[in-house]
Amino acid sequence: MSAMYLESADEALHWSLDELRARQLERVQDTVRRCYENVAHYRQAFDAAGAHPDDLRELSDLSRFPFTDKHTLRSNYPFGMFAVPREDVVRIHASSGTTGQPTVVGYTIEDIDRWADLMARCLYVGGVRKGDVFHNISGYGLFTGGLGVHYGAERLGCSVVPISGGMTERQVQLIRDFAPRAVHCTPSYFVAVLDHMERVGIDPRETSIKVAMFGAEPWTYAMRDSIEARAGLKAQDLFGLSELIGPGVASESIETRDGLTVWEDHFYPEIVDPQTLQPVPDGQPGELVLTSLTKQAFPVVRYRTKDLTRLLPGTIYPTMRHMEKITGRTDDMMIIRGVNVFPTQIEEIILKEPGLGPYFQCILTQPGAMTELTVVVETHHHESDEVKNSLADDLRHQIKNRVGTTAIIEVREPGGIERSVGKARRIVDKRPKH
Ligand code: DLL
Repeated sequence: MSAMYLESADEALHWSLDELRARQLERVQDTVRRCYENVAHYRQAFDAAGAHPDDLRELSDLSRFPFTDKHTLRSNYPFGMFAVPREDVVRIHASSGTTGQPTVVGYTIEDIDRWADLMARCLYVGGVRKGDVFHNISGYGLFTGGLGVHYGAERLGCSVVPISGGMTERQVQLIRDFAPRAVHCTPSYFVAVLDHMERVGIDPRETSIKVAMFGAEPWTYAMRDSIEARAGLKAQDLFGLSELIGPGVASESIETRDGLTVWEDHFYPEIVDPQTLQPVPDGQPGELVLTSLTKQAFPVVRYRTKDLTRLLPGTIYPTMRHMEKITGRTDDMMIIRGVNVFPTQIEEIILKEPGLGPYFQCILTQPGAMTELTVVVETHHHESDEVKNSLADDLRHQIKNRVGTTAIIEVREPGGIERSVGKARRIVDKRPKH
């Protein structure tokens, strides 16, 4: 059996910057070479770009290699991107495929072991401790959030409750019975769990939960403040994507709570301008591009995440850079009368309006030539039409003042917006498809 995770024994956290860069270079060289030698797609793509693994002498040479994206994975469905024989793959995960063919990823036994260590690190840094009862609300199955976090919590030495998502009443019952100190969930579904607690007369602040790891979807500091105030816990951000490993690419510290540390011993981050695709310097916003450094079954070179963020200096572990909380995905950017709008901007404004939220959706329609945005939001309590109209007026003004665009506001009664068990659906696009 593998040893329990101990922060003091986690050497990479204590590497000097020179050591980190040296290891990254070695690992990037190894990854690029293994991709070239074992995956037909990479060999063709590197050859077409005139980039050979021997050309990679410094980390900056990585920018000569072509990007990988969801499309690449789909065209090599299901196992075409594996860099080891299929028999060495002990686990397969896949994206839901609601927007096309699913993307498939694989892990060797060593990959699973390393992922457990990495997730244990994320949970420890986020405030989870050995001996905690850990209530894992994330979906088990093809989604990486359930099993990925589960193995990490076991590695840390928690008593893991693999409840998975849904069955909200049962969630609340088991939280009462098993007294978890820590939970993992999408922030949007955790709000539904809190609602249910309140409905059955439980004050969420009185429960045993002290620490939460939230991720798998964009969420704002306003959402964090609102959940923390309601539930009396500390919530840290956890980021990842199945194409890179699943949860565990970056995570937030309970001590500093100032963005996410990118675990640079396993992933090499770049930020590129989403239009020109040229790398931008640290501190500038753009699209996150990641290269895996230690993965065997499914190594990835320069994967375009579509997630928008910036790289900042590290704080808790100074050699490892931070990434700012994700603003949104490039494909979640709504363009309303020429103004770029992300659901996170709307979330922040809604959560500052007493009486409204946190459930909301952005509905896009196109009655004429232009796209229109309708923000549908709920009141906390049943309200008269007069109160609802005045809340709608306030919200419309705030959106106009702070985002600079005009939105139609529809205020609904509590329960008027669909609840999701996993990732919230923030954008409903009802525009005609061309
Ligand atoms: O969502 C992995 C995960 C599970 C992360 C549990 C954290 C916790 P995918 O389903 O492949 O994997 O979706 C990945 O979700 O590219 C982001 O757009 C978004 N995402 C994930 N974590 C965060 C986060 C999992 N903390 C996609 N903040 C990513 C904002 C996030 N967006």
